[in-house]
Amino acid sequence: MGVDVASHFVTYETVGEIAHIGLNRPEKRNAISDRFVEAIAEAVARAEREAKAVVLFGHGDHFCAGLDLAEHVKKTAIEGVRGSRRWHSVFSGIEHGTIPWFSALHGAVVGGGLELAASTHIRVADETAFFALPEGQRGIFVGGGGSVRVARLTGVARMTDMMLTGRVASAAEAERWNVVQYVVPAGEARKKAHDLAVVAASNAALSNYAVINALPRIQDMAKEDGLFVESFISSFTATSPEAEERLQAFLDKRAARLRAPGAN
Ligand code: 1HE
Repeated sequence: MGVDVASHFVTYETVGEIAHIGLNRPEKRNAISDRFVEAIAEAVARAEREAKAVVLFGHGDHFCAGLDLAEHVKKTAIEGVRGSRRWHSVFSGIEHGTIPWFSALHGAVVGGGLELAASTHIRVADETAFFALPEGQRGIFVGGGGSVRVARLTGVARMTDMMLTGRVASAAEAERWNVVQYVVPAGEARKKAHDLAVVAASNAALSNYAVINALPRIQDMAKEDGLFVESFISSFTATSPEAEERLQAFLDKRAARLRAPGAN
């Protein structure tokens, strides 16, 4: 395991082919300031160069308390817009990069913390995780992509409820609401996220790229346009040398067979 510190705000470790990126401002519950966003941006760029998949987690008792409210109090309208657009750019670098991201969630996953988690591809929550969008209570609005990403995950009605009434969802509710894909016992989210990342990292890189970039775009297309684009991506990936080798490996019985859950 290679360990070093990308910045005061973010830790970066390499575990095999997987980058583990840790939000590291536990004394402020990993609240994200302007400099913190830049530290995340640096870690995203480094992982894109070095890793095949990423595990994103929070140091301390919480994943992330969202926007640094102390810093936000003093902003002008145009500074707020610039800040929001910077979050969009950095989080889009996660969502539409070249490698899959797995977030390991515990404690508070709120406001901008939920927006950050929503930009990752797979969310694993432990039983301590709770989810909220308290922007309405703070007199503000989501600004880190939540109105697009969280609404697409769980639907506008649930997100409206979270924002209007301050409803706080448990990990089990978040799974039912499609906010997270996995729930595990307390303290096990990072390990589960790592195990899933290792599996994904063994896929063809081009398939992973197609999954994370094409699926959300096709969801936003008209049905016929989506089917048209799918055919081209399907053909493009299938004609790569790596696909040929993997298909042949299956036919030669060198590749593992699928098994039903629980079967040996
Ligand atoms: C913070 C922040 C923050 C904590 N900005 N400083 N997010 C929120 O509205 C969530 C606000 N935070 C909380 O509700 C709670 O802090 C937690 C549930 C996350 C954690 O509770 P707890 O009891 O463990 O910690 P605490 O005592 O409330 O906070 C510890 C310290 O962190 C304290 O500072 P201290 O100097 O008094 O020790 C808090 O002030 C500080 N802290 N959260 C700044 N968010 C791009 S748009 C996105 C818009 C949003 O994200 S809005 C939602 C913001």
